[in-house]
Amino acid sequence: MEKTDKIFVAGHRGLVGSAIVRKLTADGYTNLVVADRKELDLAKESAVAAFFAREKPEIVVLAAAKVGGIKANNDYPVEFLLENVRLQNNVISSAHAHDVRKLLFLGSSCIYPKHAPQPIREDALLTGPLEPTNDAYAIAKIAGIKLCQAYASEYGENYISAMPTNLYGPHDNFDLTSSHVLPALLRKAHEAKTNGAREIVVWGTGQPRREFLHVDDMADACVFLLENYNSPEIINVGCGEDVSIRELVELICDVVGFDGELSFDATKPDGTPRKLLEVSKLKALGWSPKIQLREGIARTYEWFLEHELAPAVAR
Ligand code: GFB
Repeated sequence: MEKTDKIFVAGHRGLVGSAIVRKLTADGYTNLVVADRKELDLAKESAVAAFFAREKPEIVVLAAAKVGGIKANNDYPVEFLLENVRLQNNVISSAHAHDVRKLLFLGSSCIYPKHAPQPIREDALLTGPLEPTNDAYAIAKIAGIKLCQAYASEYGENYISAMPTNLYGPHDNFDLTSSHVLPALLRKAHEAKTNGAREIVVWGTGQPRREFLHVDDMADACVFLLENYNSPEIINVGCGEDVSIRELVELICDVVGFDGELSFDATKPDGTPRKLLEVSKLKALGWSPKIQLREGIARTYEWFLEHELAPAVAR
């Protein structure tokens, strides 16, 4: 990739897209193109085609997606399936129609079978049934991977697909019903501390295990893959270590400074028992993460205090 290549980052306001824009800019890429939702609705085929015809990007990062935590995925499977399939079909097919040189598609660790052997290797894809709480989203992401691979085999396109583990960091969604676990528990711990509450409620049993990667590490990996990886085979992006939800909440409470009780609401779903990615393929290429979980949580908490709470107080 040249520093002057025109790079379209789809989803630049989201957790991952915003981190990729920060990383590309810091690395000296000078020709980024982004579009707000009001300017470009990625779900509209004709609008996406017109955007590509006008802007003619050379590289595309497809970080736009409808995402959410376990409850949102479980409650709105129609939206998670339809919106994701629509927008990824539009962007990937327009990239082909307008001679994009390279495209990076972002998947998710939930594409793998619910009971895949741990840590999960890339070749576990489609070897068993999916976790029901997010199968609609997973099917959409699998369709995106297959479309990229189909363009590679049928037309020789250089479309690559990265599978991130659970991500967190600045610009995450901190809404208690639709967010992922880490931002939700950060908010719960903060509010409990601030309000003098005696306990916080954690969904599920606390036993599931998850692997968490700071989004700045993810962005670093994405740029690394854009610069160094040219295969249609999917590649996992993770840190290689996981924690139980109980361990996660204890760590969050420690960082936030909440020393009350934890109560576990077992009426809420646990989801997949464990989701740890096998990351030797990426490691062998020469990439590894830099941000430890405690440090990443502390940085995210600082961002939360500055950006999520300040506007609410002002209102
Ligand atoms: O992050 P999360 O919503 O999604 O939940 P998944 C992870 C675990 O944390 C589950 C528990 O066992 C939840 O029950 N948990 C505990 C909580 N307290 C809370 C809470 O307050 N909020 C939330 N949200 N969870 C998602 C998929 O699965 O992972 C997506 O639904 C995507 O499709 C994403 O793939 C990476 O890790 O279970």
